[in-house]
Order: sequence, then C-alpha cells, then structure tokens
Amino acid sequence: MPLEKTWRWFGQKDQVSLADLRQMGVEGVVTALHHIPNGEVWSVEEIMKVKNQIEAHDMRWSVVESLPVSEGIKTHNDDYQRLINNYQQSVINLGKCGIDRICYNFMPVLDWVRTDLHYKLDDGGEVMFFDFPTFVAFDAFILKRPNAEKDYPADIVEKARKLADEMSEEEKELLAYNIIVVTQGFIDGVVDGSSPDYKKLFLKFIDTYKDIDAARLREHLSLFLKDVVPVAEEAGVKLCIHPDDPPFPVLGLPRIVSTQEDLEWICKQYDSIANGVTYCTGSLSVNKSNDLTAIVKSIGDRIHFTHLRNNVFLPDGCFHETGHIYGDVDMFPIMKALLEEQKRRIKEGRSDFNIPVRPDHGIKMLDDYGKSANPGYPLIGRLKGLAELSGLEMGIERMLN
Ligand code: CS2
Ligand code: MN
Repeated sequence: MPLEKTWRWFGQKDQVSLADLRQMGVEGVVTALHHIPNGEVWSVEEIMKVKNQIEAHDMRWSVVESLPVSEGIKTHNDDYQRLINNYQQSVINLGKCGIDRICYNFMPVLDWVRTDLHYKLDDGGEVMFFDFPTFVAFDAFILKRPNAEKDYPADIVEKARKLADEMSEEEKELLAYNIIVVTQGFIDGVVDGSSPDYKKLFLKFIDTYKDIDAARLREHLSLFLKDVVPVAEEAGVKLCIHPDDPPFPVLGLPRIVSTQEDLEWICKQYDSIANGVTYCTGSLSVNKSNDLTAIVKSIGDRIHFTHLRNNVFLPDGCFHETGHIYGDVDMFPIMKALLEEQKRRIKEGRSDFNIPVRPDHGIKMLDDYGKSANPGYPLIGRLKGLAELSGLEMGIERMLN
C-alpha cells in the first residue's frame, strides 16, 4: 500500500489549480484557512467552503497545515485561556467537518529560517540556503539583538562580523526582510511586513521569551497538549507537531522539537494516538545526531503526516536544500521504514494506516521561472519530487511484497 500522495495548496490564490493537482496524481490536499487571523476560530462554514472545493475535484482535504499556535499559547500569557478555547473550538469544528489531521508547530516567533532564497545550483536550478554566519550577521549585527553574540560559537561570530562589514545597507535590509517577512508571511507569521518598524516589532516578540528557557517552553507545550489532545481525541482528530527548522535554537529562543528525544518526550506528555508527529526529513536531518530511520522505528505509530525532501550539508552548520531523493539524506531506508510502518498498522487493524506524504520544498526549475510561487514551493520542482518519490516507493513496495 503506497503512502497517500498529498500536495500543499495555498488556496484560490495558488497558481496551481485543484484540477491541476488531480491531473498530477495528487490524492489528498494539504491546506489551511490562511485568511483567518491567528488565534481566531475556524468556523464550520469556512471549513466547509474549502472542503467542498477540494471534494468537487475528487480529492480529499487530508491534512490541515497549519492550525497556527498563537504566540500567547507558546508564552502562556494572560490571553492563554481565550486562545486555547478558540484553538479547541477550531479542532472541534474541523472534526465535525470530517477533517482529521492537523499539523502545527511550536517554534517561538519564527517558523523556518533560510538566509538565501535564490541559491543557484550548477545546473541553473534554484534552492534555499541556510548560511550560519550570515544568519548570525543578521541577528547580531543587523537586528542588533542585545547579547546575541553570546548565543553562537566565537568563530562563527567573527565570520558574521566580517560578512556584516562587507554588506551594503540594501543587502542587510533584504536579508532581514527575507527572514522576518517573506519566509513567514505565507504561513501566517507573527510580524506584519507592512510596518516600517518590522524589525523592532520582531525584537519585541523575541523579548516576550526573555524568561522562557527550554524547560519552561516544554512546560508550556505540555500544558497545550493536555488542553487540546483530549478535545482532539473526542473530535476524532489527530494532531501532528512539525519539527523545528532548522532543529537548533536561533535568536536566543529555545527550540524543543528538534531531536528524537524531543519527539519521544512530546508523545509521552499525553498518551493518545491523537498526540502525534509530522515527520519532516528536511528539518530533522539537519541535526546530524538524528537517525531518521530510528525515529520512525521509535515513534512510528504517532506519525500522522510526512514531509520528504533532501539537503546538502556544508561546513560551519550551513546547508542548502536539494530536491527529494538525491542529496545527503538517504531516502531509501526512510521510505522503507515508512512503508513497513504502514504494514505494521494494517496488521494491527488500524483504520488510519495510510500515511499522507507530501514532497516538501522543491528546486525551482524550467517553467517555474516566470511563475509566482511561495518560497520553496515551485510547481515543477515539487512535481519532479513527487514522481521520484513515487518511483522509489513502488520499487520498495514490490521488494517488500
Ligand atoms: C513548512 C513549515 O514550508 C515549510 O517549511 O514545512 O512552514 C510548516 O508548514 C510549519 O512549520 C508547520 O506548522
Ligand atoms: Mn516540513
């Protein structure tokens, strides 16, 4: 049994239509109600509008990515109760509409981070790059976060200082704008880029974590799970937390969804199938101590959603993305482990044995140039990824049978 082929679709404004997705062999759509502000309730009516559109094209709405967790929940501030009530209500409403998987993340302030959104490969393709010294240059010398230098290794800080000295004001502005606004806007980021003071605003958000270390953030995640998982269980919905990208602390902010141990800890906070994980190889593989197949073996029963993509790792903690099956991450054992997990579930009699998979970020190539897409989400590059992953999958399936 293959994994369920899914695709991230950004709604009506997406350049790729639902009819296109159907033609590409997509079975399940991954989307969100992006027009509803963070922290507000997703009503049955709004959910049904999107669900009906998807079903009119003979597909299903497989996964919500994401139902955003507001900053007030992560910092557990005075607004917590209202925000949690709203989150619970959205989960209940999704359940009522028959949508049973919700991806979310618990990264403070910033979701994923890259320093270059247009890195050219030798063959003319374009991918996203995380350059650690450039990121530190942004944090310590452009954003000028107080004491930022203390949070990074001294040799990286020195490289960052040099880089910042050589950058023009325009380059500095572009780097900051990309990190704070461009990469976050389309996934419901916290800072509205229309404000000229967006850097100040961003620093203010960071400051709300001044008394929150990793242990405290874990407490907040645990409280969130205890409040939301039972409601999800009752509603017939499974939650799946997305790992940190990249999987280490940035901007002096704790990150607590980065390792196998973190994922195991999360699963233990509320022992229910509704308390699950999004298995993202692009994110998890950046921490070299993560053994990606061991993670599937350890918490496989809680994997409700999979993102597959590859990376190339470089010195100094730098990396860039690269398509799906080719790269430094060996996709063969990963795909095999996922297919074996499905077989295990079938044997166990689980009705939810079929794991949705989507090709995560892809290489911009061919007709992707000249078409507008969100960073990391070109059509052709991802479609190539979907095709490659499907081929790999079919080969392994035959082998296992
Ligand atoms: C995604 C994440 O685009 C991406 O990198 O994998 O933004 C993901 O959608 C969220 O972290 C999930 O909450
Ligand atoms: Mn991902």
